[in-house]
Order: sequence, then structure tokens, then C-alpha cells
Amino acid sequence: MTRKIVDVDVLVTSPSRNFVTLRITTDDGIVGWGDATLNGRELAVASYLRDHLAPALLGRDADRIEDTWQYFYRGAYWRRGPVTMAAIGAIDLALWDIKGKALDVPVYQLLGGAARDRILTYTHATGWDVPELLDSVDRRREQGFRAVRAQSGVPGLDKVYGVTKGAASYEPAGRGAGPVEEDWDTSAYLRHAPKVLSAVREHVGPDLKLLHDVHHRLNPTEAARLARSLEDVDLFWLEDVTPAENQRLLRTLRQQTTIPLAIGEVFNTVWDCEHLITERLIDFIRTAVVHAGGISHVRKILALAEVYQIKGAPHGPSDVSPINLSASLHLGLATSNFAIQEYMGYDPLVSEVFQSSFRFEDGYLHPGDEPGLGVHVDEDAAARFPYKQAYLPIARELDGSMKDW
Ligand code: GCO
Ligand code: MG
Repeated sequence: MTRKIVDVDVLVTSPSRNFVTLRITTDDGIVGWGDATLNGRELAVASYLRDHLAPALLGRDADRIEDTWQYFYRGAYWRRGPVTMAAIGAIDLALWDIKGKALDVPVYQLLGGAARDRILTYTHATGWDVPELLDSVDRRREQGFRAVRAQSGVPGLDKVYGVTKGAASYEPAGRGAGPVEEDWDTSAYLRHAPKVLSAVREHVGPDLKLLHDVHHRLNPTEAARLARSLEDVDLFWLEDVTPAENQRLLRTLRQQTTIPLAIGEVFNTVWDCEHLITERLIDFIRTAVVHAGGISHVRKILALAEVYQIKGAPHGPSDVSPINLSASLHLGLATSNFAIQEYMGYDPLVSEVFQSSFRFEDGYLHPGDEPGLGVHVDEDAAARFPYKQAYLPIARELDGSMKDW
């Protein structure tokens, strides 16, 4: 028996920020949803899905998830990269959603069942200066979080990654005709960050898990200097210390510090992270489920990581939709080497479009037990929020030259 795909559509909606959502419908009336959001490049994925993949999906058997993944991955001569892999990822999520609904089970049951009771989660705290950051960390603890990523401003810099002045939550993508420009000064950052993170540790005591994201800004020597100066802070991880391209150079850093490293949110396939994993240059692999080809592919990345005692900690910013978050939670619940899920929460408008069954309690998340991925999409609500052009920022050194953002 086959379950034929009869309709494929792509919704682009902007309830406070842009999301790209894929809808696949089968001949027996099942609707599956996938997230295809790539922050600041939304329309490229929408077009890749609509113009190139959707026509080839029509008529295919929705039950053949792995075969469909291979069809679009191996069937594309021009393969890999964030646009292609997010599009394949969206199809993959929608097909897992369909299979769960067809069999009336949550997706985690299809992946082998729960390997843990709940998933530890971390969120973001942000403050321009230390008192503001400590306030933000306290608010996160009051909400129940047991793990918090701490980012602060840097003296002398006007706009810094991960920090807002005054606004309630941080959203890097700016709406408008071009990217916002941030500035960067490595020396100032290296002087300032250890003091800030030590102040946070002193304030919260030993139990709270603390994380920090360098966002690809340092070379390996600078990264080693930072890592060594942070050893007493007892970080859960230091994230993206160097640009993701420079993988072999991380050995220098590993030889000089035991601080745990997390990398991978910009990777899209197992081949992008294979060296980091097999040489054990990292402790946590961060590929987002949708950006790396969906559940079918990220579970292979996690299986390779398991062999090297590396844990999964997928990227989960508010710029991927609740469908991706839900998929990550189903995968996380069923995967033994899954460490933690990033969870920033969403603007209240987002829940007008996406109603999700996942629940947050006491610092942990659970995907819930609704069939499939457990996310309902309200298409009328989605239509009320049309796409708005948005860009991620760029960063420049003080002399005006370009820096990795
Ligand atoms: C994180 C990330 C994000 C990215 C953002 C880009 O660790 O959550 O670094 O803040 O910058 O997702 O769209
Ligand atoms: Mg990051």
C-alpha cells in the first residue's frame, strides 16, 4: 500500500519574525508540517522548495522517508549547503509528522521510544553591563531554567552580538533594506569577557550551568587565551570560538585547555562535522535539525558522535519555528547522547500561528504525546502576517574591515 503525496505548499509568514513552513498532504488526507526557516535567507529556501523540489514530490510515497531523503540529497548534483539542506530538512520533518499521524504515535516512538524522561534546556540571558546581565540571569532562574547562556556588551562597542539595549529579548535579524552593522574589538572583548563571566559565576553559585557563545570571532590562539582565562568559571560550554571553517586549527586550542567546546550550528551535513567528531575536537555538536537535513540526517550525525563520546545539543534559536523545536525534542527524547536543547521561547504572536504540544517544566522540555510532531499550524493566522525583508547583521573591526559575524 502506498500513501501518495498529492499536494505540497510553502507558507511564508512573519508573526514578529519570518518563518518558512512546508505543508505536505497525502491522498488519505493526512497533513504533515515541516520548518524551512533560514534566518535572513528565507525566500531562497522557499523558492528551492516550491520551484525545484515540490514538483518532484507530487505522487511519491509519503511513507518512504529515507528513500525520499536520499532521492533529494543524492539526486541533486549541486548538493549540500544551508539552502538545499534546510529544504530537504523541511520535507523530512513533514514526512515524519505524516508517519506519526498515520500510525497515531508521537515521532519519538518511531525513533525507538524515550531514552530519557525529559530534556534539559538552556536559554539566553543578556545584559549590556554586569548588573543588567545578572538581573537577566536571575529572571531566567526564576522561570525555572537550570542552564543559561550569558552574553554582555563590550566597553567601547556600540552594538554587540547577543545583546540588546533595553528590549525584552534578543533577535539578531533586523527588518529593513540591508544588514545592520555591528562593530568588534577582539582585545576589548578578551579583557572584558572573563570578568563578566566570573561575576556571573560568583553571583549564581556552583549549580547553574553557564554557557557562552563567542560567535566565530577569534583565531585559535585568542580562543586558547580566552578558554584558559575561563577555566575557573566552570562553563558548561564555550561555543563557536573560531570561524567554523577552520576546523583543523582547533587542535591548538584543545592542547591548551579542557574547557568543553560546542560547535556546529552553521553545519549542514555529517561531512561538515566529520573531522571535528572523529578527531574529537569538540564536546558538543550543534547542528540544527532542519538546517542539517532533518531528523533522518541529524540522527546519523548523533550516531557518529556517540562513538566518540560527543553529545548532541542542537541549535534552537527563536529563528527556527516551533516545528523545528518540536522535531529536535522528539529526536532528543529518543537519543541517548543528547545533552541539552537551546530554547529561547517565542514572541506571543508566534503561538497564533503555531500551536505546539511541547511543554516546559522545571528547566526541562518534553515534546508531548500528540501524534506526529505535535504542532498545529493555523493557516488563516499565518496569512495575517506577510513576509517582511530581514537581514542578519554584519560585523566590522574598528578600522572598518569585515569580521565574521
Ligand atoms: C545561537 C546562535 C544564534 C544565531 C542565530 C542566527 O547560539 O543561538 O548563535 O543566536 O546567531 O540563530 O540566525
Ligand atoms: Mg550560537
